Amino acid sequence: MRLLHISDLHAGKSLGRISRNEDLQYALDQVISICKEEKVSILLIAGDIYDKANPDHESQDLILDFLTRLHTEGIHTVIIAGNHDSYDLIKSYKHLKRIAHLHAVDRPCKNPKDCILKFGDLAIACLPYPSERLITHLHENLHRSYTEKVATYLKALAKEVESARYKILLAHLMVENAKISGTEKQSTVGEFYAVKPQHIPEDFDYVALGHVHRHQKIDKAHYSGSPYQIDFSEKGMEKFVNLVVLEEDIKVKPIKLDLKRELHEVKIGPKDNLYEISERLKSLKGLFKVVLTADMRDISINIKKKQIEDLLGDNLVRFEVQPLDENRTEESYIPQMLDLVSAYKDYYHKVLRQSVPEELIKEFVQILQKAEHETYTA
Ligand SMILES: [Mn+2]
Repeated sequence: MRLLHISDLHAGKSLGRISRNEDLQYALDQVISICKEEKVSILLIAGDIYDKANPDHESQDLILDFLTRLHTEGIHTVIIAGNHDSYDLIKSYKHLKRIAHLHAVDRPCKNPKDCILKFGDLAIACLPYPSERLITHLHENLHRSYTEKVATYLKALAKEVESARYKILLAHLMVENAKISGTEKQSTVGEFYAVKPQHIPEDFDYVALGHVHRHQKIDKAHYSGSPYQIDFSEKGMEKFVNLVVLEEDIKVKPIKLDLKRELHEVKIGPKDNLYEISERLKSLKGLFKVVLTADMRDISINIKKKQIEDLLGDNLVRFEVQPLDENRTEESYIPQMLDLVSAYKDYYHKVLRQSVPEELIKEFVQILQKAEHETYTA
């Protein structure tokens, strides 16, 4: 049997005003071609189908089109909810099983048996994102930690598939030591949520995970990663899907995806020649984040910004200005701000009839620095 493992589609994701659905569409078209070429019979989608709990209509249209195309190719699809998905929205997809080869598992099942799917001699144990609230509700021992509860649940799932010839775990969770890409929801990839690799039962032949957006393998656990670069922290990152061949022994073959638009972060220093940079930018395709390092008193900042905007047009997603020297001392700031500081001193004296304490001046300067920085990076 041949399977394909993908995850973290994040349909409806946008960068600034730019929707990433065309990048996703481009990836999903390749997924369908790969399924046909590699004679895949089951596609596993390990959660985060959508970017938001309430996805817009265009994103739902894109996903339903993809799922029905797979159905007409005779391919079965298994989807589980990720932390970005609404459990109830994924639940509504369960009805489609009656008319299409679609199997949706919306939330961890009270009885692990109900989260097992069987395809001949293959059993797939599904664990949609185990939210803390839900896993606490499922577990009678409230004093156990989150990861202990998940580990217990994984053990119970493994027991349910014991007798199957091939066993697969399909789950949306964080495994300890996984290298994140920086585009995952930060609160859900911390230590608290990290399940230890040894807590994943040995019995599974393949462990298909979603949640972490970087393609990688940790012991037996595989993250396929997202099928396109989600945000700028994934710049330069290659994207893959995993082909899983169940034969006498199990083979896993990562297949690289083409990207519709690469993400680029371009740094421009105060001494860089803007003409040369423009030439370099023209040779790149994709979406851009530009970070301009400049002396904040430099009046040409806005001219440079305009030039870059004109050159990149809608492909410029973010423009940031960084003060020239991040390490400069408070003292070096004071001369530029002297006027505001003395105005403050005057005001203080007028109202309170005494001079400003040194401590207060220091704090005032700090606020000025912060306000200045924020004005330019907003
Ligand atoms: Mn995700």
